Amino acid sequence: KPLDESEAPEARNSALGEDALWHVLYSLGQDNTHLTERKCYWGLVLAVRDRMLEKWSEVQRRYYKNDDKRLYYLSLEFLPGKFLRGNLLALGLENEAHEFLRERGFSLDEIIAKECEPGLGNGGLGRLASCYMDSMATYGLPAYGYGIRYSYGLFRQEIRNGQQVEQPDNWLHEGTHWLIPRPYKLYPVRFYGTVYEWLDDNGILRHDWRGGDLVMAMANDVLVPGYRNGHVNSVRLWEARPHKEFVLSSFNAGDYIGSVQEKISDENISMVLYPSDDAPEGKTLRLKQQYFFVAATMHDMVRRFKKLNKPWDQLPEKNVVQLNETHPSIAIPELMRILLDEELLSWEEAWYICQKLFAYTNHTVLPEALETWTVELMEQLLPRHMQIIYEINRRFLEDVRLHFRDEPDLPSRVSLITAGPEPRVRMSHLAIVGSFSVNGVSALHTQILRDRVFHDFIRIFPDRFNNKTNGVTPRRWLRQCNVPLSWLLSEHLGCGWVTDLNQLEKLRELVDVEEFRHDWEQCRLTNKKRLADYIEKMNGITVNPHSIFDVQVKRFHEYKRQLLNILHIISLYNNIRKKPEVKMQPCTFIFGGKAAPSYRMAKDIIYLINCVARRVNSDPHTRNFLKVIFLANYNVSLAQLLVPATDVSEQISTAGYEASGTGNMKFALNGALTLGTRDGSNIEIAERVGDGNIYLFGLCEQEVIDLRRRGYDPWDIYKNDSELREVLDMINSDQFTPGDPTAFSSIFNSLLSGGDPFMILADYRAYVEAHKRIAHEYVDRELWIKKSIMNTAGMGFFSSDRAIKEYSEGIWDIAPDV
Ligand code: 26V
Repeated sequence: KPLDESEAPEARNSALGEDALWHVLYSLGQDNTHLTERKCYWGLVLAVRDRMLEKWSEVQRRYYKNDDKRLYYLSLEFLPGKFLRGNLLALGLENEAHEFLRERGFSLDEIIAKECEPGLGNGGLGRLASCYMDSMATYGLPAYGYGIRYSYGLFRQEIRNGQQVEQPDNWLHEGTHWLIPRPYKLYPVRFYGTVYEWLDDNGILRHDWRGGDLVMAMANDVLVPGYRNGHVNSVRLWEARPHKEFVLSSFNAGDYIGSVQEKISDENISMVLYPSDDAPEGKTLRLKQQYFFVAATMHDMVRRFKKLNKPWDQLPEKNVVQLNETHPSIAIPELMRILLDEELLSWEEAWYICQKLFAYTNHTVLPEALETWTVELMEQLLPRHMQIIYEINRRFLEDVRLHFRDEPDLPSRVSLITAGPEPRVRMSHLAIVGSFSVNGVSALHTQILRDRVFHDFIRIFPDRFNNKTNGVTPRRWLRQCNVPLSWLLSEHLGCGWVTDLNQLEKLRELVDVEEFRHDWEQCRLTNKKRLADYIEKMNGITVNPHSIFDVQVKRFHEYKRQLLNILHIISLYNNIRKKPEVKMQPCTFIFGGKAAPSYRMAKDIIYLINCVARRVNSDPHTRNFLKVIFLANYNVSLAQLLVPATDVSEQISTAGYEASGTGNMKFALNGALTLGTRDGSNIEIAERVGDGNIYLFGLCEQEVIDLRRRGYDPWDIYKNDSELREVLDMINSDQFTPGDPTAFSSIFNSLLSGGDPFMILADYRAYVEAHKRIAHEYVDRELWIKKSIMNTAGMGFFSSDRAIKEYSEGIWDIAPDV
C-alpha cells in the first residue's frame, strides 16, 4: 500500500471497478463480461472522469457563488504527458485501480504503457504550462488553461541510419475520453474582411469589422485534478470547425469537391502544431492559429463576465490573463476591438482595462525567437487589429517623446512597428506595452531582460518587470516517476512533501545515516536497471547499471551544446584506446531530443551522435567502459523513465542563452548531480544545493560577452589543444562515416571557420576537467550518495507550487478557493 494513499476524498460509494465495467457496457457499447486491456483502460478512464466531473462542476459553481477573480492562462502549447496514473494519484484511486485490474489478470503498468501521450508542445514552454496547471489545481486557484486541440502533435521521431526521420503523431486516432468535446460551445472567428466606419450618437468614429472568412472554434475540455483536495480545474482546447458544413451554393451547382474543400481548409487551422522551438516560423497559418485561439478565449472570458452584470471597469478586478510568451499577445488588440467596436467603450476606458488585465511571461532571449509579423500580413488577415496596433503605438510613442525629450532615438527603438521597407509588428513590444506585468523565468534571465533585451522599456515602465523562477510539479516529477524514492521519502519524512516540497530539507539530517544512504542507493539502482532494460529493448544495447548514467535530454539546439558533450565523448574514446591499461569508471552517455525538421545543423548533430555511438558501442577495446545511447522520440513519458535513473544531468548551454531550463530541476530533485554552466536556473540550483554538490564549469554570461568583444578565435584553441584537435580532425574525416569524409564538415566549420558563436571550444577544457572530477568522485560511493541526497534536499524551492504562489500573490492577485 503506497504510503501516501491516505483518505481519498473522491472515493464514492460505488467502487471504481464497478463503474468501469458499467462504462464498458453502456458508454463503449461492448461486452463487459469478457474484458481486454483496451476495455479496462477505457472503462477506467470514464470512471475516473466521472469523479472529476462531479468535483469540477461543484468547483465551477463555487467560482460563481464566491464571485472569485479568475485566471486565464493562455498558451499555444501544453505537454501534460499521460493522464491515467496522475489522475488516479490525485484522486487517491491508485489502489482501487490496481485491485480491479489485478483481479482480472491485468496490470496498471501495462495498461498505462499503451496510453497515448498528447504531444501538444515543443519543449520547456509547453511542459511548464502543464506543471503550472497541476499546481494551480492543487493550490485550489480559480484558473483556466486555454490552448489549441491540435489533431497532430509534435512529430514522432524515428532514427533511421542514424538520422532523424519525422513521422506524424496522430494522437487522436483511437479517440480519447480525457477530452470532453463541447459541440455547443462554438464561437465564430473572423479572418480577412473589411473595416467599415460609422459615427455613433455622440459623433464618435466607430469601426465595424465585417466580411471575410469565418471559422468556428469548438471547445474541448481536459480536466485537471488537484492533489487530494477535491479541486478540479480545466484546460480548454479549441478545435477548428467549418463555419458551414457545406457551401450550399456551390453544392447546389454540383461542385461537391469544391464545397468539401472549404470545409477541409477551415479545419486545417487546428490540424498541426508548429514543430519549432526558439525559432519563429513566419507563416500565415501560424498567425491564424494564434488569433483563432485567442479570439475564442476572449469571447469565452467576456461571456462569463457578462453573466455577472458588472460594469466593464470591473473586468480586470474579476479576471487576469497570463500570456505564455508572445504567441497569444494578439489578445490585447482583440480585447480592445471587442470593447471599442462591440461594447462601444471609449479608447481610454478600453485601454485602461487591457493594461490592468494582461500579464506577459518571456521565455527566451534568442533574437531569432522574438516574434514579429509583417504589417502587410497583419493588415490582410486582421485589418482591424492592425489599425488598433497603429493607434496603441501612436499614443505610446507620443508619451515616450514627451517624457524622454532628450532621447530622440528612443521612440524608434521601442516602437511596436519596425521601420524600413518591410515594416513588422514586434509582438514582444505589444505585450510589454499592453500588460501590467512582464516577467522572466529565472533570476539571470530576468536580469538579462532588464540589462539587454528590454533595457529601454525598463526606464519607461520601471515597475512592470519582475522575476518568477520556474518550477516543476513534484507530483509528476517525483511522486509519479520515482516510486521507490517516494516510498523511502514518505517512510522517513511522512507524505507531506508531495504538496510541500520544502519538507525535503529534513533529508539533511539523514545524510549521515548509513542505512538510509544504502536504501537511497538501492532506489537509484532499481531505477537504473529499469532504464537499462528499456535501452536493451529499444536500442538492442546492453548497458551496465553500475556505470555512470550521464544524460542530456532536451531539444536539439546549438546553444544547448549537445556538440560539446559528444566532443568530450570522442576524446574519452581516444584516451581509452590509447591507454587501455588505465582503468576508468564505466560510463553510459545517453542522449535524447528532437530537432526542428528544418534545422539542418541540429539534425547533423543528431547524426554525429548516432555515428559516434555506432563506432564506440561496437569497439571491443572500449565496450566495457563506454557506451553511447541515443533514445529516439524523447517525450514526457520517456523523461519520466530517465529522470529518476540519471547520475549526471548535463545542463551545458552557453551562459546567457538558456532562459531557465526545467529539466535541470527534475533531475536534481531526483538526486542527480548537475554538470552545468552558470546559466538560467542552474545558478539558483547551485545556491540551494550548495556549491559542493554541483559541478559548475566554463565561462559565465559576462565572460562570454567580454570574450566576444575582445575577439574570440576558435583556431587558437584548435592549435594549442592537441587532444581537442585530434577530435575535431576525426569529425572532419570519414572516421565515423566510412567513405563519406564530408558528412560533418558543416559541424567542423561552424566550430572553427564560423566563429563558433556558442563558444564550444572556449569551454571545452573546463568541461573535460569537470568530467574528470565527476569520474573521480563517483567512485567514492559514500561521498556521491551524500551529494545526491543533498541535491534532493535542496530542491524544495523549485516546486511549481512555490512558483504558482508567487504568481498568484505577486502578479495575479488571486487566492485559492478550496
Ligand atoms: C517560438 C516559436 C516560434 C514559432 C514557432 C513555434 C515556436 C515555439 C516556441 C517558441 C519560443 C519558445 C521559447 C521556449 O520554449 N523557451 C523555454 O522556456 C522554458 C520555460 O520557461 C525555459 O525553461 C527554457 O529555458 C526556454 O528555452
